[in-house]
Amino acid sequence: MSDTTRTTPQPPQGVAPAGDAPAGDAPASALAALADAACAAAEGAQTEEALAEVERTYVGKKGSIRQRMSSLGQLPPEARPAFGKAVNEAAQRVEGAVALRREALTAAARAAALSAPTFDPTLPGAAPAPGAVHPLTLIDWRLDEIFRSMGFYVLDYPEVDTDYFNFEGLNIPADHPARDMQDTFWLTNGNLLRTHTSAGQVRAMRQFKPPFKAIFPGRVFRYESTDASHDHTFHQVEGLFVSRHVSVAHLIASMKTLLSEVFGREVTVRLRPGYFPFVEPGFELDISCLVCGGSGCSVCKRSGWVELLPCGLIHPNVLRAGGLDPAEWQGWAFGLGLSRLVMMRYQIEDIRHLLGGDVRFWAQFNGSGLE
Ligand code: FA5
Repeated sequence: MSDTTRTTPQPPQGVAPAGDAPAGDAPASALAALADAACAAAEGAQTEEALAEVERTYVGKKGSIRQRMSSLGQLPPEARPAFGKAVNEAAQRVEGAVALRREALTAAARAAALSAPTFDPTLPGAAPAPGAVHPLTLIDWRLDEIFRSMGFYVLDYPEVDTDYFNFEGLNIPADHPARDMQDTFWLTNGNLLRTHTSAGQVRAMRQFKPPFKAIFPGRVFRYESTDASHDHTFHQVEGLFVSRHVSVAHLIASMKTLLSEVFGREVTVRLRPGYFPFVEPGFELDISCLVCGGSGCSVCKRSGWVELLPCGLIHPNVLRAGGLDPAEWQGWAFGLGLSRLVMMRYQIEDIRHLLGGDVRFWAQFNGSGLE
C-alpha cells in the first residue's frame, strides 16, 4: 500500500486527463493506460474521501472513462462495438479496484479504533448512582417496628376524606373555631384533603372490635404558609389505644418509649395542657430541640422546645361516633408530627427540604444506620 495521500488523483503522464481526450480517437492502449492510472490512484488512496474522489474522477457519471462512451457516435459503425466493450471493461476494472480499496480502508479504520490508546475495554463502566431511602420512610419503618413490637396494628387510611371523619366525627362541628386552626383544601364534591391523621380514629373504631391498639402513619395537608418548621404537606403518625381501662400514665410511658427508641437515648420532654376537641384531657408533649440543643433556633422558633406530640384521652363523643359506649370503653390517642421528628432525628434545619425533591438532600441518608 502506498503512503502517498492524494485528494485529487492525477492521471499518469501521457494519459489524457479526465474529460479532455479527443472523443473517439482514444486507442485501446490509451484507455488501458487510463484504467491503470485509475487503479493505481485507487490503491494509493489513504482516506475514504480520497477514494471517493478517484471514483468520481474516473468512473463517475462525468468521469474520464465513462465520458469516452459519449464519443461512440463519432466512430465508424464497425469500430463501435469493440470500443464500447473496451470502455466498459476499463470502467469495471477501476470499479473493482475502488471496491477492494474501500473494503481495506474500512477494515483498517475498524482496527485502528479498536487499538487506539483512548479505548480501554478493561476500564470500569459508569456506575449508576445508588438510590437512598427517604428519611421519612426510614423513620416510618422504625416506628412501625417499635409499635408492632408493642402489639399495635399498622393501618393506612385515605388522604382524601370526608368532612365527617376529618372534623364532625372528631367533635369539631361546622361552626367550631377549632376548624380555623386546620384550614384545608376542599374538593368540589365536599370532600377534603385530610388535615391530620386523626381522621382515621373513627374509621379504626368502626373497623376493629376493642380492645385494640393501632397506629396509622400518613401524609396530611393544610392550607397554610410555610416556614422552617411548617409545610403545607407533611407527615403525621396517629396512635390509638382503646380498652376498658386506660390512663394518662400509660400514654406518657408509651410516648417516652417511642421517643427513646427513635433517638436511641433519653430525650428531655415536657408536658403542657393542650386543647383538641377530640380528647379530654388533652396535652402537648414537646421535646427539647435537638437541632440547637435547646439554645434556640429557627426550627424551635428560638424557644428551645419543639411541639411534637399532642395527645390525650379520647373524648366520649368520639367514642360514640366510633360506635362505642363511653361507659364501657376508654382510650388514648396521640398525633405525632413525623416530619418534625425526622428533623430532630437528623438535625435538618428546614422542613421544606423533606419534600423539596432535591436528590442531593436524599443522597445524604444512604447508609444512615436506620434502614
Ligand atoms: C393535630 O393534628 C391533632 N390531630 C393531634 C392529636 C392527635 C391531638 C390525637 C390529640 C390526640 P396539631 O395541629 O398540633 O394536632 O399537629 C400535630 C403535630 O403535627 C404538631 O405537633 C406538629 O409536630 C405537626 N405539625 C402541625 N402542623 C404542621 C405543619 N404545618 N408542618 C409540619 N408539621 C406540622
